[in-house]
Amino acid sequence: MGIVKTVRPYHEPAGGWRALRAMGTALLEQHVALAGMATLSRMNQPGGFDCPGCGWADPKHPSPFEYCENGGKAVAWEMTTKRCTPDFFASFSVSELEAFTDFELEMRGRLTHPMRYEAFSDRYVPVSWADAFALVGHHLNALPDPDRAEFYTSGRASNEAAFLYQLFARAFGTNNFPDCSNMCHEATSVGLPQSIGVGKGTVLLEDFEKADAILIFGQNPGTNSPRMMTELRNASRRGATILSFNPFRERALERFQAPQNPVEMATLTSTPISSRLFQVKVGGDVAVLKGMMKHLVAADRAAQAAGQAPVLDWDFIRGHSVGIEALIADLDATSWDDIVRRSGLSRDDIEGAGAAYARAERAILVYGMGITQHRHGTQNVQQIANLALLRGNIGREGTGICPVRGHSNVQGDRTVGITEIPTTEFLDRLAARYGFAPPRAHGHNVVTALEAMLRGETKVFIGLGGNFAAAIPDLARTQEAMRRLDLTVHIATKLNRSHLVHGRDALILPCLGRTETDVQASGPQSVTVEDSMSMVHASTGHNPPASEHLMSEPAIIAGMARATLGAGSPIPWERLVGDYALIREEIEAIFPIFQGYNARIEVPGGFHLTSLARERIWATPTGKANLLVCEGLCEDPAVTEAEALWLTTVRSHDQYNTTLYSLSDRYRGVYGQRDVLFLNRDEIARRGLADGERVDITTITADGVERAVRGFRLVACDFPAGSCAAYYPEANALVPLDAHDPQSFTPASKGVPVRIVKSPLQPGAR
Ligand SMILES: Nc1nc2c(c(=O)[nH]1)N[C@H]1C(S)=C(S)[C@@H](COP(=O)(O)OP(=O)(O)OC[C@H]3O[C@@H](n4cnc5c(=O)[nH]c(N)nc54)[C@H](O)[C@@H]3O)O[C@H]1N2
Ligand SMILES: Nc1nc2c(c(=O)[nH]1)N[C@H]1C(S)=C(S)[C@@H](COP(=O)(O)OP(=O)(O)OC[C@H]3O[C@@H](n4cnc5c(=O)[nH]c(N)nc54)[C@H](O)[C@@H]3O)O[C@H]1N2
Ligand SMILES: [Mo]
Repeated sequence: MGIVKTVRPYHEPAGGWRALRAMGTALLEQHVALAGMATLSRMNQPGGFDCPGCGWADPKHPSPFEYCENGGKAVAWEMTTKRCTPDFFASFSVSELEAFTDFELEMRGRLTHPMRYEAFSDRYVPVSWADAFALVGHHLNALPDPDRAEFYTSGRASNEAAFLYQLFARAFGTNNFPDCSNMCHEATSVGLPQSIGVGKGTVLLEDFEKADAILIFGQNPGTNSPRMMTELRNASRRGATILSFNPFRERALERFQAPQNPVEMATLTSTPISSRLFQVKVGGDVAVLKGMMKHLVAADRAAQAAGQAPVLDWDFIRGHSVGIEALIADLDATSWDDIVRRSGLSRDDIEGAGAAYARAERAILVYGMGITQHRHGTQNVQQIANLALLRGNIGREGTGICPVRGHSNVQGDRTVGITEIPTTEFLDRLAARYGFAPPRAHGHNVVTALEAMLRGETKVFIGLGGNFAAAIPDLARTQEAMRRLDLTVHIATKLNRSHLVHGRDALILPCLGRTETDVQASGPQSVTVEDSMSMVHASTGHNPPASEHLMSEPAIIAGMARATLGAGSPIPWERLVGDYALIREEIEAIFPIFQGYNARIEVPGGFHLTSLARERIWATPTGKANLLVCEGLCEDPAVTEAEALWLTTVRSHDQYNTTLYSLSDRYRGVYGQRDVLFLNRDEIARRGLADGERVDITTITADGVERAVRGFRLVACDFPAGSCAAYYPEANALVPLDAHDPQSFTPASKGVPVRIVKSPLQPGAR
């Protein structure tokens, strides 16, 4: 950690030897070098385990090195030989632990024993599993109403754990399922069904081999899904056009050296990735998308007038969609002046992007958090869908829409029932199979759960993985509300901030990780996960568990369920946990798309959950794909301050969400520090500030609540005017809870209006 705080630009390609070295360092730091390499060789291979890193898909014929720098780090972090034991908890009160940085908490290593908070000593002390479960049951059964409890899920949980978890919460009586996906791709889950009838992507990995163009909006693959770089590199090499839309010039979107490629590694050559990188303003994507579509419409009219082939795919539009007239009317009514101002790109650039897209016979449209985490996240998603539909780029080989999911099983968790807005059909099936009356009212998502906590209604919070208290918006206020709960329960592998932001009673329940063997009554178990491309496959850990006291996630859930629901529960918890194949049979019984589940995961690579839109079957109320109009350019009329900057909060290259691997961000040239604000030179100069100076950042809101972070170091960089960036989670205190997409409730963590002033805190900046 003794890294000097510096800022120095990075000029090499992304990937390469530095990526390998970084992975090696991560393994060494966690003291797992040899065992780590052996474990990595089983990652994403048939019979092995699914990388706990990102949700990118596995190829059909994996290379022996089907992992990446950041996947390697994720595994090293789980496999660490460091242990966070009862002795450690005995040496520090929880108040003392609060002074630890998140990084220091994480570096304590794997949790070994179930722990219970003891108020009089202000310490976590060991507790037996039976007593821990009984405490959960006691609190839940004491509630006047099951909706006073929140059941949070982070997207690493397997399908088996997630299914049991939702069954437990619904048998208990609530649909309160705040989920990490509510802060992530919810705009996809809400936006895409309205457009194309399915809330997931339509692309398979093999489509990347056939696409002539790949458009990447607001996603940073070199860091957050590095295995996607293999597809991008191959596409670039065969001459496909790659266009990126991002306020940062992300290094991996410019140039990449493939660590899996012996020739590039030996000769130190690399591959250029993006044909063009468009530095769109933060929040300016609807403008770019409308601009590109406006160009397509104009080019189509010109082509038709000249008797040439049309630019829009009229056969598809007429046969498969509704809404073209309204969409074109909206594009005609949107002026280029407004598009240019809002996007920060020139008309030439946008028309160029539109023309490059139109030249591609087959195109894939990829997107990530830069699109979804806005007040207009749903609209962003739907305008991307429009752009795809206008050229018939859905439901053909080599085409499609590709939302890149975050956590390795976040998509699967939703598929098997983690949702606060369950369908009637699904609830009816639960009722018929288990004979209990599932709650029918919609439950809480992350935002409404936090609102309920702020109102003092919520009493119990249970977290299946994750680091809720650090990942949520409006940290100062929302953490305060969490401290007023009666009980907080965290099923976790490592100590984190959420365990310290605890209720009157609190439990930390340590679980097995993905890489570890999970032995139940019937023998060793596998779990299953679904990736970003809807492939479902098995994951089997082979390492010995970090401690003999750990339980698997399904077993912990079953334990809580039995203690809460009692012997009269119609669900055979113990039998199901004894053999996960039986849980999969239950999943299949409730969700017919899993037909033949246990047999189909025997096939290496697993199976694909059919996506109707891929077959051009549109499960929308109109029975067609809907071209949806979004009014205007999604500006926030309430923000009138001339000096306002739009802040986006992003991940560094060396973190996994709230888990920090180091304080550096190699590709953006920042070392040993994370309290930085990226801003362009003109914006810095215009305010009479200087690169390297410290600023205080305050959110511009009308609700009278002050949200600020102080002493952030300015880092001058190539960034669009009017926009700035800081790291998540350090900047989460700035994101107001009520600043969310009204449709999907996704917090607008990529679009926060802020003002900055020179900070009184000016330590030796360099
Ligand atoms: N190593 C690693 N892998 C991960 C994660 C991790 O933290 N570390 N997290 C996992 C999770 S849960 C998720 S959801 C994914 C996240 O992966 P990404 O979607 O890549 O997430 P971010 O880094 O938050 O932001 C994405 C990009 O959006 C750009 N951006 C910001 N604002 C805007 C905007 O207004 N418009 C446009 N066009 N672009 C914008 C940023 O510059 C950044 O390049 O990765 C997953 N994989
Ligand atoms: N400002 C801002 N806020 C954001 C975002 C942003 O871009 N900007 N991104 C949002 C997004 S996309 C997401 S997905 C959320 C992430 O929110 P979460 O999913 O809640 O957070 P993580 O940091 O991924 O959770 C890390 C913790 O998971 C636990 N863990 C790791 N592996 C396992 C396991 O196998 N089992 C169990 N039970 N626990 C495990 C460890 O204890 C670790 O400390 O944050 C959101 N918040
Ligand atoms: Mo995410």
